[in-house]
Amino acid sequence: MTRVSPAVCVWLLFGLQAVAAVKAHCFLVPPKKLMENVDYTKQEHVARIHSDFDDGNGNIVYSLEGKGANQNPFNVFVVNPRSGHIRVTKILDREFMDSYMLTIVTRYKNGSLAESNFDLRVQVVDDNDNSPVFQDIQTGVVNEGSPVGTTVMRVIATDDDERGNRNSQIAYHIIDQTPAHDMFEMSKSGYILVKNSGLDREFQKTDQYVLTVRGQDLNGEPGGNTGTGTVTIDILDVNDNCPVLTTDFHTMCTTDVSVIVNAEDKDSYPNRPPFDFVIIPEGTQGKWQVNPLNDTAASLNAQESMWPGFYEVKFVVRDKQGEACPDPQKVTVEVCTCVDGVVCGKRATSKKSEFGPLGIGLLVLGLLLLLRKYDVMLILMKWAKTFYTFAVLTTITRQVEFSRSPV
Ligand SMILES: [Ca+2]
Ligand SMILES: [Ca+2]
Ligand SMILES: [Ca+2]
Ligand SMILES: [Ca+2]
Repeated sequence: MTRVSPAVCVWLLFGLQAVAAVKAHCFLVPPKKLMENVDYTKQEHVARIHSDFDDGNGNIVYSLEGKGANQNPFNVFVVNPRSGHIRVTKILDREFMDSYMLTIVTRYKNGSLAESNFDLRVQVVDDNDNSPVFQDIQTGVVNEGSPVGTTVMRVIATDDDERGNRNSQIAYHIIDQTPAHDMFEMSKSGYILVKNSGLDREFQKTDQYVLTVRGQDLNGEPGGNTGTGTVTIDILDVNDNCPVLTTDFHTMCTTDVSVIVNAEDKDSYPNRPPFDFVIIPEGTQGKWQVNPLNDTAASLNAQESMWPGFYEVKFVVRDKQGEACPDPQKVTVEVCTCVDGVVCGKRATSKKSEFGPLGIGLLVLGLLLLLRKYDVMLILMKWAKTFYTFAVLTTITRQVEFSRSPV
């Protein structure tokens, strides 16, 4: 303690034990410590002051000044003017006010100062009466495919208990992840790290994880207070998907000149369409040209009359970033005659389908059946049946021949 005055002393006594007495006026007074949340109001005094000039007959009047005495908050501490007993009138709350600087005034009855004023600091000792609090939802971002151990973010919670005290020292951990892929882990100090290298925005079909985290004071030791918070982690897209054709087979009537090819890319913008279709001449069968239709589709146009058969066409399809699959995209185009809805799949019903010999034969036969009541037409019907049979045989022969051509 530092000596500040050689004069007569005022004594400050903590409790009833003489060994706790301090010559307050003569020395700087150590702070008086009172615990928050402890009820001292029933105690006769938490400290006593006594002047060497006090004759015990009431010649000295003691008083307190300062915040917590004669200033807001008023009368938290009061002193008996004659005995010098200092009492506390309320249960203290450190988070409301962590210390009180009280000025002790010693006067004679006539109002003149008996001693110089001196200060008594009352320090409110922290009790662990606050829980960790997570403020707003905290958001982090991380690239898909990030390696294990990548730091995503640090989560922060607050605890109103005393800074630097275990009462406000928070240990963190994750208590729930949605989707439940167990992709992240959390250090005790609140850092969220990638736990699983399989972070794949497209494969897992999610671009955001929602984590419920818990903070526990006392550095996570048993008995601590807890609080929970919500953290969102956005998964940033990486261009890890290349455009692929949506189908590897098309049909086209010999009377058509084009088919439409479509591609898709599971990445998000700008790692996806618009696509650039380029034909690879090597290995492509037939003469084709590709022209863009929209962001994801292109028209594959035949550049010559196509014989019925199967044609393999190879493409490079690039996304907006110019990325393409390592292997060419292949599509097989079946070119065929489209006769009366027969052969060549759905496109056989195209308006451009050929109205061939088989169709002509059926039309003639139908007309003649309508006229069968006329005997004179019977001869013509026989002729028509013969023509129809010939037409069918001709068509079947052409189909067999076409199926042996180019591919
Ligand atoms: Ca606390
Ligand atoms: Ca506290
Ligand atoms: Ca991606
Ligand atoms: Ca892509």
